[in-house]
Amino acid sequence: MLTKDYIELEEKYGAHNYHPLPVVLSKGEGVFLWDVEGKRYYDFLSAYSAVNQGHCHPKIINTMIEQAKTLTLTSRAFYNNCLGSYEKYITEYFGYDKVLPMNSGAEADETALKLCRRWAYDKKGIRENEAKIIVCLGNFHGRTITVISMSNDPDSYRGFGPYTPGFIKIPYNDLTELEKALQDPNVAGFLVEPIQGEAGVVVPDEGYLAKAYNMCKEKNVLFIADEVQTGLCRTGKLLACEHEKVRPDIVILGKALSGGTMPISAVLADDEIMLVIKPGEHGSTFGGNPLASKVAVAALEVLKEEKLDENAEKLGKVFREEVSKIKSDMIELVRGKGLLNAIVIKPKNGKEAWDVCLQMKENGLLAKPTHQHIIRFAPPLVINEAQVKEAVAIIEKSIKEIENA
Ligand code: IF1
Repeated sequence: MLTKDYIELEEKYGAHNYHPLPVVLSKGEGVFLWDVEGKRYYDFLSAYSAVNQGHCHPKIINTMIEQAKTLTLTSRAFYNNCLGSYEKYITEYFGYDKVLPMNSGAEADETALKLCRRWAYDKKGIRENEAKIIVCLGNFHGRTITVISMSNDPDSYRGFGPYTPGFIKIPYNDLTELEKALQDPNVAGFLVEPIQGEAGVVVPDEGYLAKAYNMCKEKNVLFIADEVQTGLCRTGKLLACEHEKVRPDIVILGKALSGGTMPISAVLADDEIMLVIKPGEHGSTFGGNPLASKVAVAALEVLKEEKLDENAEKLGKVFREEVSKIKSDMIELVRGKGLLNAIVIKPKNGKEAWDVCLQMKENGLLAKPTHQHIIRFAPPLVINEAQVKEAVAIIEKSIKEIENA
């Protein structure tokens, strides 16, 4: 079968909830992907930052194989011999009292919202069903009905109402608006992405996170960081909040927590918050399963052993420096932190970001636009300097070919 055959299968038998780039991948290793015709690509999306450790990292895969042959799932109706040591490992790794293990990022965001509301009623003394949570315009926290109720992107929420109430939407990176919203005594939490990924890698002003955190503390409001995409070394620190020395009250993790092998997410918090949920009040069939517990430990060990935060910091600078040398009026700007970057493309001769991505695909690099004119570039954090430079050369070649088409 060739590329078109695989695409036809998905077209005929699969829901049409995505519009993928026309490439069919069959193998991944480190920073590279291969398609069904044997062509090799640089992966500059990393499954939206889920393969920070590189595709099929041997340590993670071997751990997965061993545990998969032993015990994969017990449900939480019983104890197992993997979860407790994982919980100890991850809470010490990030410096929190407790972890609540879930599966997808959206589930972890939902879990954080439930913790925040329950904390509001049991600890802050807000009247039942009156809790409000502040969120930012341009956010992306997942695709469940409550999560899209926080969204202001019609592609995320249109036609899925009615929506979950209790959210106050304010502009991102705007402390004046946050100050105003915090005047409401029923506000229980502020949920924020340290960098807005889907919005197009929007990096807030220096000091925004720290000032926002302090403003929340003054009002006894929980600062909740969605680090599903920015966490796990992606921006050059273990958590993006560390750039501003902010320790969130609740941390939401996902994606690379499994090294891109299976859905693993987690919510971290201290006892005062975490223990408001009592036995039997929250969970999921697969949350904290033995396989995920072992895989997550291996995925976190790789981040430390290979110093992927330092690599992301160093090579992110190289990427942005090299891209800013490209002479092209199609490149409006490059922005980002660590190895979470984006280029804003100015359309030219009817060609736009999508066309640049198609051309880069032809030249051996995979990336995808977000919001029409922005291309996100997020390679696995195991990339080396020579590969970053080769990738930028492909970006430059592709843009030149598009300009002169
Ligand atoms: C898709 C976007 C990125 C996330 C943050 C929670 C979640 C995500 C900050 C939910 C998930 C994914 C979802 C995926 C594409 C991708 C994405 F384009 F949708 F917005 F990365 F920017 N918080 N992001 O980025 O985690 O439930 O997916 O495990 O839905 O197409 P999930």
